[in-house]
Amino acid sequence: MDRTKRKAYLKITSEALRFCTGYFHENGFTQLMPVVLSPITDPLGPDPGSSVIKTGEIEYLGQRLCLTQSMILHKQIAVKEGVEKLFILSPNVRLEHPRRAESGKHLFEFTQLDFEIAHARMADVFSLMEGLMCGVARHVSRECAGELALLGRRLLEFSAPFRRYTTTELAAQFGEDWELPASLAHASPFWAISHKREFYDKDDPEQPGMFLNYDMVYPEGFGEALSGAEREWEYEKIARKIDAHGLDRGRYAAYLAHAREGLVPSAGGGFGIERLSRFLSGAPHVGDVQLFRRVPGEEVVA
Ligand code: ASN
Repeated sequence: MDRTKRKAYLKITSEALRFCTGYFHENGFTQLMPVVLSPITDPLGPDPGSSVIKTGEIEYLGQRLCLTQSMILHKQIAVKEGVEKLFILSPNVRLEHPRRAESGKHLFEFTQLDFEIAHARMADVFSLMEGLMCGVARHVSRECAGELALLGRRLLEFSAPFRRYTTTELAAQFGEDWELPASLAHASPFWAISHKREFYDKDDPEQPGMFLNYDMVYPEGFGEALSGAEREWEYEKIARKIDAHGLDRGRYAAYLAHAREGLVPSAGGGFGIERLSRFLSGAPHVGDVQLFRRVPGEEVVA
């Protein structure tokens, strides 16, 4: 890639990071360090949207350790340990199927800004993240005007609140594969609520078959920005859902031990920094914003 273009992408990523970390600090969050190896990690499923072919693992001194797919389980443990509002810049390794290269938005190694808030509800996350998204777009428009012009990107203006739809409404309007057409049909980010997915996302106790979880979706075809949820926190429910999802309780022993002692209700989410940077800069592929590309199916050079 042309060096000036690459520098423009890197500057936009850097300013996005500066804004986002500042925003969480200003809102009273504690920044935690990431973990990369652990006996427990996010199973990333069952999720019809996931095409991870396997979980990365290493054997070290007789212990099997997974490469972090997301820090969700550690976030819940951190909240239980008394960190009420936290965020982490967390490297995630998701060994995606090579066909994902064509989506424009998948990487097999990326950085997620993951956050969690004790006793929060969905509405709290919506307003926090709408503030962040409007703020980061304004910040980058101002600080990176030259870079955006060089890349030919005109960032549309948008304001909170964002529109909210259930996944049922989106499927009725755009079909089962609603994400891309719905994203293309919008000029502003929006929320997609209630996805059937991982055990740690909370079932809606008032509406069976509905879930207290959400994705934020970028407009203009850039697709999923963020995913998150209110969390299951009761041991019995978590253990039952792990079984129902066909997962092995033994693989979650450390997490289940915390759940037995008592997790704290919380809500949170996470968003990929590279996807944010792609949206802001208008890059054709999310790999374009990485100095060291991690696109599924492409050989890793450095
Ligand atoms: N970060 C997400 C969450 O907080 C989980 C994920 O990345 N799969 O719900």
